Amino acid sequence: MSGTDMGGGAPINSVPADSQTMPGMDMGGASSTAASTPAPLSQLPETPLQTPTRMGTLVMPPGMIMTKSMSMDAMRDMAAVDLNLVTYAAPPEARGDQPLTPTTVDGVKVFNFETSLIRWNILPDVQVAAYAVNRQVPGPRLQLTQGDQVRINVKNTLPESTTIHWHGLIVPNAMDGPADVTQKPIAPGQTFTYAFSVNQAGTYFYHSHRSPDRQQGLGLYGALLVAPKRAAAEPKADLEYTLQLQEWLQREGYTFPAMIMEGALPNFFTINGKAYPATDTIRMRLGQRVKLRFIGSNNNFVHPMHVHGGPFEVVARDGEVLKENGRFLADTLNVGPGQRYDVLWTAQARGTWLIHCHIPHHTTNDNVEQEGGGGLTMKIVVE
Ligand SMILES: [Cu+2]
Repeated sequence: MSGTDMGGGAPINSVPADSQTMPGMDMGGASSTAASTPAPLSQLPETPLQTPTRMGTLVMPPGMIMTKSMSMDAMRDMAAVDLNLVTYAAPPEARGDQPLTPTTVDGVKVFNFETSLIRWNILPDVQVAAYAVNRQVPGPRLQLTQGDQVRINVKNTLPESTTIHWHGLIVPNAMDGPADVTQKPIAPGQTFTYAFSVNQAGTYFYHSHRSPDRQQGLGLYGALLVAPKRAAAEPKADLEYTLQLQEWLQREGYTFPAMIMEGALPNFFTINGKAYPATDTIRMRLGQRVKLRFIGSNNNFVHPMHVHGGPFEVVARDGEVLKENGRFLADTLNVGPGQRYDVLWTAQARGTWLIHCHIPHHTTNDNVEQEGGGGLTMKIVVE
């Protein structure tokens, strides 16, 4: 724009011109313009569109800061799932969190897990690559009773080693799962058997404890619900629903582990492996009570989970039933990574009520709302 004075009149401040410019850098006409005066639209550069980038054979997310000093291990940790290593594509309508039926051998409940890389639909038209147990996200649900003896055979068919941690359960140390701490990680193709008795009751979960920032963040977790030996010990409801939360980063068909760092921030969010409107709907009748079990299987954000239509009563935290005088009413509850809350909600009026995260970005799908929400949203329909 030669010959055009972009200054818009006299400079507002009196700082000498020298101190307003970076040596050797052309600061453009804006340097003499008050900061509050925007450049006209026609003067703005085109928005540069970013794409995933290539680091050797790895695909890195757009916007990630990468420097010479970074190790290849760090790069591998944050790279996209290698789609060539995916061994199974789940049908778009497949659901995770399916109860797993054990076989009973000499009084021990025996479960079989197989870990693998899969393709998984979080929406009918959005597919991610995921680390899965038994080809589902979340992994299968373990429904146990206090006092059960269990054996869980974990066959690892991932292209990398893994372990499983039984979050919140008191187990023999060698069964606890942290890779390179209490056990050698399970190598690809190998099977490791976890054996323990379950002496607690309540809402727990399992997850990978080998690079959990990547493996758990990409789907390797599942619910572990333990019924008390004495049924009366548990706050009762007419129906119940378990919500496992997760963040995802999917761009241009590549799935990266979501993390709170540059370039790795999530753009999709799921309850039980599905983003709204693909999430489940809870259907109940007026006056009925539902027990919602929130599981912090998410490993980045604290999600303030909110329920419309009246407060719920918080009756258990991290598997422990709260004493009567420790229970409280609330309508929004921060579900942080690793935490579990059981809450009771009574249907006080007919209609469609929402359960959703109260960070509004987490109720969008790649920043777009669909059917009034997205991501961490689901409906309760009261008839
Ligand atoms: Cu959230």
